[in-house]
Amino acid sequence: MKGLRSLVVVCLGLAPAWLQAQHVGADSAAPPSPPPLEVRVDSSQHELVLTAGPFHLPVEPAEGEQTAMQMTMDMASMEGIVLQRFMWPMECWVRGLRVELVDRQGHVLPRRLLHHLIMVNFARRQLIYPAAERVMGVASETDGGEITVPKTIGIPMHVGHGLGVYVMWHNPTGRDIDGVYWRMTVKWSPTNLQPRPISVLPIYMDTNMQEDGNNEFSAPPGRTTKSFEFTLPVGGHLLGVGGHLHDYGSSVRLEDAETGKVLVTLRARRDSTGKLLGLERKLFATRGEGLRIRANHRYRVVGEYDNPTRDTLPGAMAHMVGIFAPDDMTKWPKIDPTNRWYQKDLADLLGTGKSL
Ligand SMILES: [Cu+2]
Repeated sequence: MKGLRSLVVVCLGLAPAWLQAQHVGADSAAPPSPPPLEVRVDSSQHELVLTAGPFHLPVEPAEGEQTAMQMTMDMASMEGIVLQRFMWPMECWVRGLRVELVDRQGHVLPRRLLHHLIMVNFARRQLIYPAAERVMGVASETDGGEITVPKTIGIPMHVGHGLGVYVMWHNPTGRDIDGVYWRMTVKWSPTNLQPRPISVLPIYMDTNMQEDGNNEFSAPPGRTTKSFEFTLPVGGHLLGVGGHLHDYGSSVRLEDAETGKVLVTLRARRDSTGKLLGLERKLFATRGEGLRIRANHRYRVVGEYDNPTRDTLPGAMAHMVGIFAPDDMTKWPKIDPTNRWYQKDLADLLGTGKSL
């Protein structure tokens, strides 16, 4: 316990009002019950430590042994999200997180067992999509399993915000693994921090997001380009960007769709066979400056794959995520509970199926 002031705030089994208020269909199947989640606030270190487990990671068939049909079935079964819910415990700005995998004894396990881990905030929606805000996440290619922004920047979080964390595992080891825990350390800044941090919200820009929540595509041998155009209801500054690709992904970029100018490109680090080792992240500014993004102006996010094999890669993804400082926070779009996209996302997250 490091002798620090700490407090277990929330445990499993909580059914807070913010969830009961959401109507997700009376005839829905019961969601799988997640393993216990412990939430601990460390006020002296300004950290929130979440620990969940134990998880059982079933073996995945090795690449090459899978038929296209099996792959499709695996993808579908991976969509059975296990969401751990908790209530945000204090007023603060979030400025980063670090994720580790550990076993029952607390020994660190290889992070490649994690495809991705994402924290979702049910109290806000995304800027582009009507779905709930994804606050932050790490994927297997996230260097050090850690994302941090300078103290001058933060995502505003409030007491009572309904939060959740979900994980997609990836177990290519050839055997089942038992007793896996994820530990997420969220770094936060207190409300009395001076100078006051600039408030940013996450912006998620996917090259292939569909209303049903599916953003995967196939990457056949050679080059594949996926792109998506959008406008935003509020202008602001993009202060930093990261992204997500799978094996054979080569880059993801943001363009001004009206002028064709490339605003930022993130390149993948790959091994000699095209497997993904990492993806660049860029921080443009630690203050209010950064990449100017205009309201009602067309932008385009573009993902590139370069598959050197003779096989089509199923289930590819390409997206960019950024931290965005809106000119006017009040113009951030509000959650519309009647929106079908929003409802489908919520039902998927809560594991209540697709019957709406
Ligand atoms: Cu992915």
